[in-house]
Amino acid sequence: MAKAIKFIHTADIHLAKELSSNSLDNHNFKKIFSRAGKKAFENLVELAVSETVDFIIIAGDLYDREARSIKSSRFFLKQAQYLEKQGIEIFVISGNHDPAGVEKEVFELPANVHYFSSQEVEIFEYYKEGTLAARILGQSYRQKFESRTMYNFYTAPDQSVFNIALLHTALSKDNNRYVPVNKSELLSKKEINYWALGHLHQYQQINGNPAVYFPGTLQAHNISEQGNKGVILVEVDSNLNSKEKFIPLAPVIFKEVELDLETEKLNNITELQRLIAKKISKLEEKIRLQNENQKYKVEALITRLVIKGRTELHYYIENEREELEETLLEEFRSRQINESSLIWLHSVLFRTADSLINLEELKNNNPLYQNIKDLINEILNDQKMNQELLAEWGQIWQGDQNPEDRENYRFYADQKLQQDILTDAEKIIVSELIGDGD
Ligand SMILES: [Mn+2]
Repeated sequence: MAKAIKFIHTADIHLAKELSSNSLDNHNFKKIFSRAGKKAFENLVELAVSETVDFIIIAGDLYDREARSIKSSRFFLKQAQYLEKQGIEIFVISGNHDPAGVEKEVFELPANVHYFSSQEVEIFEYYKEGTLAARILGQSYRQKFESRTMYNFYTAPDQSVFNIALLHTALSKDNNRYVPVNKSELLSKKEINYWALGHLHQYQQINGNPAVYFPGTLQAHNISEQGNKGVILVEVDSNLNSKEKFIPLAPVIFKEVELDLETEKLNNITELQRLIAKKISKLEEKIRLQNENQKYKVEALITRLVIKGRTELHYYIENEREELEETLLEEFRSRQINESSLIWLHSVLFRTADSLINLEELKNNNPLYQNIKDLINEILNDQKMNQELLAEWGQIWQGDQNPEDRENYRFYADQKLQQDILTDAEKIIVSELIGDGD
């Protein structure tokens, strides 16, 4: 029988990297923003202590190359010293944002911090009450890009204890910049019980048993990193069975929120503003309720409002889109004088259509409409047509869901974005069809 252990898996902390939002000029939100990264880390430390974990593993990008500073290094030093007093170890690999061959630690770190070499795979043994209780395997990035297939050499001597492997990777066989590897190759390493991955900023369970996880970033930094961010708490029993739980810790959340105007009858922009205010205050209420039930509070929600559906106001949206967005943002923000406000309106996107179109009638009388629907579905679902469409849309599409793999001003065309664009196109075509009939 092995010793039961408990640990926290985190990655992509990017200490000191600033959060970005559209023209954030509200004093209160600015303060929350500037503290968010540190606060998330302090929450992580508090969780580690309150859960009495044995150790914390950090799967790369603890620091951010551009943002690394003496102050952020000192911050980590202080947290590590505190954890040492609590008897909690820290195991760290370097990722592409804090490569070992380029970065040096600014301070002398306490003995509970264990950095993995970038030269070769290392195995650290974790002892609990004098008995070997876990092995942690890992290798750091040497440079910004890492094409070495280091996981090949992640070989544990036996399966008598829980073997944890730390790897910073995009988990894509074709991606030579961030350790090319796929899921089945990881699973072929039979002695590994837990693959602690880092690099992708979205929480993902890749496999159940053996466990393969991305914890995601600890605190989101922009609107493309949506939803709750946190860490994975892992409990391993004496039979080496593990239980994983995602724990949200980030004080700032970015989120897209949809406002459907389809069933509303709006006469003017004032009525639209009222609707927005109602939607946002509902959302705010929801967060307050959540906060009452959880230890780690959400301090700010950065929202992108997506306004959709057929509406009488489409005329303004079509002709004065930018002015309308600016007006809605300014009006909403200027009302946020309340210090306790939780929501910051980041931007407004419009996906509306003209309300004059009687769609049902059109569907029944015009077979062309059904053809458009069929074509859109086909484009989305047929791999080859989908590729052709992306080629047709031009060179602005690139990479996977991780924004750092993309060049500036390029986008990742996920299914939802493609669906949105095609739905817009459908509305334009239908509008034109109707127009011709007048
Ligand atoms: Mn990374």
